[in-house]
Amino acid sequence: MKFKFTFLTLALLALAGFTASAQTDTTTYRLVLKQELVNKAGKNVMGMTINGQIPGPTLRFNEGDYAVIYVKNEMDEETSIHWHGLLLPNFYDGVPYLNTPPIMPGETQKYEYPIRQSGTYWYHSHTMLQEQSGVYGSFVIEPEENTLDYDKDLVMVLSDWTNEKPHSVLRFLKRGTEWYTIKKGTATPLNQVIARGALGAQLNFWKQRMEGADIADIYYPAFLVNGSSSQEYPDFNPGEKVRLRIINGAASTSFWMTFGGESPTLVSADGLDVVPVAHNKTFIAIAETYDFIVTIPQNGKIEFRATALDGSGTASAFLGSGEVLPAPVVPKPDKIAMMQQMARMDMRMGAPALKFRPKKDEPEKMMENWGMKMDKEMEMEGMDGMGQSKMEKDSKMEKMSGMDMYSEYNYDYLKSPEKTTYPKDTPVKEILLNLTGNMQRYIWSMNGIPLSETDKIKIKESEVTRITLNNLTMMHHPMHLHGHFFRVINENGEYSPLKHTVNVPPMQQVTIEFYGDEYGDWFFHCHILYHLMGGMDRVFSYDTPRDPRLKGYPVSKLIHETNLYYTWGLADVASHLTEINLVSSNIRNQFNLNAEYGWNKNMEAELTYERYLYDYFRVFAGVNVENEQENSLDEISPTAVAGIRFFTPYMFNLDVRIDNELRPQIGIAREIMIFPRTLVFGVFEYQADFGWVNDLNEENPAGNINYKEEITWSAGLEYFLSKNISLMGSYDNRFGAGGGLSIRF
Ligand SMILES: [Cu+2]
Repeated sequence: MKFKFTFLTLALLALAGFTASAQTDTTTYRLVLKQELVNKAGKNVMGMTINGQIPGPTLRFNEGDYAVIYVKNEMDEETSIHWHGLLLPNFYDGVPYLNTPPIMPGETQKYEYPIRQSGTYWYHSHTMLQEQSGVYGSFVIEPEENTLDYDKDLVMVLSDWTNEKPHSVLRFLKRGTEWYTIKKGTATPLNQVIARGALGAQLNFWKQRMEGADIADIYYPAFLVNGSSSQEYPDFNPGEKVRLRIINGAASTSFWMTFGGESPTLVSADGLDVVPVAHNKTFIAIAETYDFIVTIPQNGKIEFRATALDGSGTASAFLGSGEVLPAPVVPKPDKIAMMQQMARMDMRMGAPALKFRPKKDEPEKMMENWGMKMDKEMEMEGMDGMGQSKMEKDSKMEKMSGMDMYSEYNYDYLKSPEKTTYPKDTPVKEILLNLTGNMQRYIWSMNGIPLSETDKIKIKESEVTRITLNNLTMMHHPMHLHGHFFRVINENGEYSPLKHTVNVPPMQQVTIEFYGDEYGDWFFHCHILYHLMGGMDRVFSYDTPRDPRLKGYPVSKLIHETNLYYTWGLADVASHLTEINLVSSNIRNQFNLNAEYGWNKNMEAELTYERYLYDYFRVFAGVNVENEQENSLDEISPTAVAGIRFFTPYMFNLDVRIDNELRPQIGIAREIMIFPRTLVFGVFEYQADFGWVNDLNEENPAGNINYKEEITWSAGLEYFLSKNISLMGSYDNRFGAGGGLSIRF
């Protein structure tokens, strides 16, 4: 697999037109990507392998090498490989359509670049959701001069595995059901909220259109270390020092890492050395890498454990032999307690993921209006005087402790061995990026603007770009910048560490800065694969000419991939009615088809197109068809309808409309999970006819009516049996009472 070229072969290659400099060694690898049946979580499913394995092989280099890597695509779809954390020529960064042409089926792409750094890195596909299917592997570079004391090293690639097709995972997230949280046991139904005395906090969340404190979105049947949920490494001998090179290659899972036995020594982060520190429980965000040195004990084997952030699963590796020295157990986070704590803090949640006017970028205003009210907190601090009552002090303390909730995620334990500051007189450009998202619609953005609605962010050479990342969502976002290392400003000041990926905890702020010494366009995005695909991305551009080799590969293709239409449906088959509901939706536009038919010969069908002006407000127009006379299909009348739909505080769906006979109608709908797996739902519609178009007395010549009204309502229960099937029972004032199945497809 690996060929170490001698000077002679190199000279021969040079004769053949090979352009590497003669002083450097060339290290060559060949990677072949294939679709294959794999079994990672108890089921044979189609995965994507590199050289027949998941994760792909470890590519090892020496600092100063010249890397040549051939990537062959034997799959039936296009692909790409991005070299994560590497400093390399822009053209070889591997983001298709932005830096590098995609690798079409059957094609081989050659990547070549000098290795200018050392440490632990990784590579992965940057095409759609392929990384979730297995296209990732490790990339290790030995330094020219080794400064660390250890005997052996071991690469450990962490990942998450789903038996579903990644595309259908994303489609499922877009449709917004509770199934994944039910399956993971992280749902917080109302009965549990009430039992814990957290109804007030829940109402506070609902008021801000939030369901609860989300931690992770997706259900995974397995978490993996080097491709398996449990690994044994018995060949290490007692007393040996092992450098663990840990890479989080998961698509959407951050982990807590814990180690059995003595606390290990953390020696590097994101490939670069840090001041060594004994550190056991350590957070690893998606796409980060950490190196630890452990000493194999005289008796027993060390357990290394990665616990998914939401506590939904673990993966372990055991080093050495003998009795297990278990890793400390990380308790499952208490979502209800988190919600209570957050509700006590003075902050505004639910910042929209979409702006009414996306062309008008107003990040400061957004930061002022949403999120933690830091300034008020500071003012209170300033006023701290004699007159303050105990109660006021207590409530302040509580707020402050709430803010500490995420302190365990700060990077203060990372200290660079050298100063990382830039020369004092370097000009600084400040950029504020609020991280925004909408859980219900699964849209992710920055400053309320997804990738598809924004322009490139201009970066200047020889300038420091300082970015404040202000997270206005309930989720952690591991933000990654291609082709650069940035300083993550922490309590170590001038010795703040350099990283390529930084985690921004919920409702928190992190400041990073980097020096502009590159050219071309570089991707900056959240490394949760499903957020990347949901629009939480930017292109940083040095505004230099585009590489001519990218002709025919427009960047619009990459941008379009973050604004695709996703389509889903729901069918109710019950004793009193059948109903079908189809939705097709991208970021701004949605088509809905709904048809209900009662066995008592009542029916209603409606087709509408709607446009989201921002997250909570849409305008729509369409056609509605229903039977005119009760219990008879003899007279079926179509009407044109137009109106607005509004997602209100406390999470009601409001529908206000008028039809072509100028009959206004108002509708309201809501569903709540009351018990585990059980939802209660209700819909109420009121239509008035003031006879503005039709003479209401026509049918009733003797009468003298001014208006007619029509009330439609239904209410019921849904019980989740599986991902795609629920039991349902409802009463509908048109169709009567009954029960049956709801089928999601
Ligand atoms: Cu994210």
